[in-house]
Amino acid sequence: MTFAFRAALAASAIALVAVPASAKQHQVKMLNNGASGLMVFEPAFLKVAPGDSVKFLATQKGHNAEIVAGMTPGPGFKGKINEEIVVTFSKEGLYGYKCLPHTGMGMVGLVQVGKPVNKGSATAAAAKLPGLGKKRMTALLAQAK
Ligand SMILES: [Cu+2]
Repeated sequence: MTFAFRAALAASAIALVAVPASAKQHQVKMLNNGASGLMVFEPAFLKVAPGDSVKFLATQKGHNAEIVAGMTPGPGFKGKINEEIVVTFSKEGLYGYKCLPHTGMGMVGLVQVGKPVNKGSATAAAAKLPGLGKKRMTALLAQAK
């Protein structure tokens, strides 16, 4: 084994330790009009691994992404209107989020990180959402397994 080859092996071993190789960044669009209706996050349900991140894209204007009170196993997040935010999900569980101006019109979404460990409390919190927001969030929670 040459010295250069050994050095290359050592460097790649260090890179594997420093960067979690499996962490992915997912994308969710904020839309006035999507495949599943008006005022939607797309995709509205996303299953990710702990350590993954989600970028909320201001694809169309006038929306934000923020956690629904009680629908998170850990720290929440709150984006401003038209703000693209990247959220890293390190703690396992369900994260229900909404667009503040359009919650009642059904603009809600759900990220499942690992196992849905907080499904009971998330379901209770979802029941307090208004109008179509409650209906769509209930349907999203049914996909969390
Ligand atoms: Cu909106």
